[in-house]
Amino acid sequence: MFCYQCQETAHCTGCTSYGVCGKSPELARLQDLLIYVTKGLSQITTALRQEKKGVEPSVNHTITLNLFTTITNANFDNEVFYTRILDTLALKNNLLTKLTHQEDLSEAALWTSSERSELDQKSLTVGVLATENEDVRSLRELIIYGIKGLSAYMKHANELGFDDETINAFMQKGLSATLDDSLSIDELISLTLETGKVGVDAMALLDTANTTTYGHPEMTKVNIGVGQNPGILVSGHDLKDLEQLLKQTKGTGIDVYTHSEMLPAHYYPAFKKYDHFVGNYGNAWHKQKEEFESFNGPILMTTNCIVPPKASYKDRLFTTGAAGFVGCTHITQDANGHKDFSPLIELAKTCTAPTELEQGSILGGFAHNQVLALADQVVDAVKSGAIKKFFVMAGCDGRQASRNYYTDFAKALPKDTVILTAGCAKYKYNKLNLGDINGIPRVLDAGQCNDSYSLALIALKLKEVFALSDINELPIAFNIAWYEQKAVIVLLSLLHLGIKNIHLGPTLPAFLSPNVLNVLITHFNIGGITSVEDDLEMFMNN
Ligand code: SF4
Ligand code: SF3
Repeated sequence: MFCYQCQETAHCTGCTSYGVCGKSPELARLQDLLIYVTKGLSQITTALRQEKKGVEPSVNHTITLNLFTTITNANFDNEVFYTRILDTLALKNNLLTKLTHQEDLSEAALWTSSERSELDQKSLTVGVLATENEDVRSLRELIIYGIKGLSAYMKHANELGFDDETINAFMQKGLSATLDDSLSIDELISLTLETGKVGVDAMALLDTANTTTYGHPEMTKVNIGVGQNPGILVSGHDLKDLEQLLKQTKGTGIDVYTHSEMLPAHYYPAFKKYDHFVGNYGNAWHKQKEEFESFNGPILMTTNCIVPPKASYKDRLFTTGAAGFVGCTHITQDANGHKDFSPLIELAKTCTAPTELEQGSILGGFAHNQVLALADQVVDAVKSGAIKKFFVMAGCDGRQASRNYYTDFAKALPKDTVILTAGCAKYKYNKLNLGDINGIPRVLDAGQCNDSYSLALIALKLKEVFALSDINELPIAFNIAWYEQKAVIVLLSLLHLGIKNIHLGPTLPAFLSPNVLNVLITHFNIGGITSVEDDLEMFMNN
């Protein structure tokens, strides 16, 4: 196996014998094959569009789901991958019959089989290292990881009935381009930047989907203690799953809690009407072994990030959507989009209440609408010098001790600075009680990683208010933590918006070759992190 798609990749170069995340070599090669056949399918759909033949939404959704299942920590079930590969091959074969011009198709588009042994053989030959030139490989993977992140956001928007043919067409064109040996480095670089543009479009689409369906996030205090009733814990990013679960648990005596990236659900008006939606339990994804054990009740993983579960709670762990883990019950969706969560509800009735981890509350809900409602206050604070600088510290949390940098950095920030955050990175500092500046909290949490879109909108609004010609003239620094591929699309989106001097940690992506990294440094002045002291000095003086 060879995988280097996430920040925790072995030795900062690549997982070659077993994934640090728990991905086995078998799973790795099946994911490689799924990506390969999905690229082939995308080449066919791209050609069909060129022939003005159109592509069904169901085909787009297959591609989206295929990509999402391969995101780090989303799905650990080999059988799911065999099924998705075979279904994709069948779909590909069917669409091929509709395509007039097939002479330019690659092997990925034409290859097929229905024998597992042949799939196994093929899967050994189509991994990341099949691209020999390290710069081409680097750019291809950068594009693919960005599109994987995009796929997750599209899937959530699709669940709420929102879709966009232009975004789907780009995703497939981009995947197809990674099969094209004739593309130059410059062409791949411009495709990378275009991926960032479409990333902004996809986050905007999801923002519209979420706010149209559930209202605009508003300033909210979220309880981090526990109640007396048994509970169900919901993790991941899918708000539609949470909504269905809240409806089905109403009046049952079961409480519902959020974990990790589901915390921002509390900020939406539509979820506040549920009295049994009592709070957030625990921290970011990587703490789940301890926290799922002490939760005592069923846990629903709606997306990444799953840590291979301990036996002590494995029978209480359920998956749905793109998520999966062998041996855990997977909740499926019927043709009307309905999911039956009764297995979790019945199990919860037999469980004890969660063990208390902490008491108190955390404050969040500072997505664009809420922050723009406070715009006058914020602008006054900047003009008077009460706020000297904003620090965008969005992205991911992770298990490496080196990530304590972000806690120390938040603690060391001068008291006249404000952190703008989104994604599970926030758990490194959202319980530090960093206080406020003239009533403006010093940690403004916009929501999930996709709500980084809100942070970009806020920055653009400030640029407008202060009549600046360049977004980089704002008193905003970017110190971003990344882990998986959603952070890649967020990064590419920020680059598309023209933001420079982004610092990325705790380590730079292993999939950036020295030459590709140089391009990012030359054009965007991207950097890594060093020590809290040195970085603080560098950020405050820039
Ligand atoms: Fe390694 Fe990350 Fe790939 Fe898992 S997803 S195998 S940890 S690089
Ligand atoms: Fe976190 Fe996985 Fe990235 Fe959505 S839940 S930000 S790591």
